[in-house]
Amino acid sequence: MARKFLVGGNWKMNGSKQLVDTLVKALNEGKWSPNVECVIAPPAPYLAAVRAAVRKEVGVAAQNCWTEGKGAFTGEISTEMLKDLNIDWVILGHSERRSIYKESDELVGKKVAAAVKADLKVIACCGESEGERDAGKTTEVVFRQIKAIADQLSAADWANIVIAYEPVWAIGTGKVATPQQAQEAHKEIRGWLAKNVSKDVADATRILYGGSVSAKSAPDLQKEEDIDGFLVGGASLKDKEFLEILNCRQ
Ligand code: G2H
Repeated sequence: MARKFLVGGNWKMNGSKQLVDTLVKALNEGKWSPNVECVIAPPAPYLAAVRAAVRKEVGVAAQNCWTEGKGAFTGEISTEMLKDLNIDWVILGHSERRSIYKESDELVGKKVAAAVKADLKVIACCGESEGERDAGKTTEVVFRQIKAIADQLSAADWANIVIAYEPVWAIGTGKVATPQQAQEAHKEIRGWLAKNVSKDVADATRILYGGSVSAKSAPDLQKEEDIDGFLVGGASLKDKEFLEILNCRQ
């Protein structure tokens, strides 16, 4: 079965009521192929407003969640709360969570398992730093991050997982991986899934590329066989450019 192309917009800690209005209006009025799925991830305070305002075909994602349904976890967001707000998706393991908030591979794995158990779909991120790439450790790092997630999941759970490969050196830097670099990493990830989970899961799981994706770089990146979409940061805050990226695929 063909993997449906997915374009995610990770707003990170950006936005305001005004920006929500602008971006939601652009998506509600904008057009793109029915073969392209769109998911946007506004900051937590805007989730409910975005879900209520944006058209229903657009998925809405949280940028993080905790492992428990409720309790004494000051400042955290529970999977139950996301479901209560009709939020369908959550981004987990983003490199900013891993590096700034010291989220370990194990914690990311537990969060992914909790989210899937709560019936959320997950964009699970992985990616190597520049030093790790230079040291020839790209696959070692990425496989370790994915294994920590796979260890927590059954084969059936993978129907709700999308992987985002986001090399840290390309995030917010304007330094995009070349289509060949991204394709090579995506192919390795799919190979790891085939070997360690199953061939069916490897064939069906979407692998997004993230890291300074723009309207300029998207058309060439989307041509690669194992690139099934994008997780877009900075350019997802620009209404016209995000629509252009959604339209890079027909
Ligand atoms: C990577 C990406 C979105 P940007 O973090 O997840 O952000 O496109 O700004 O590099």
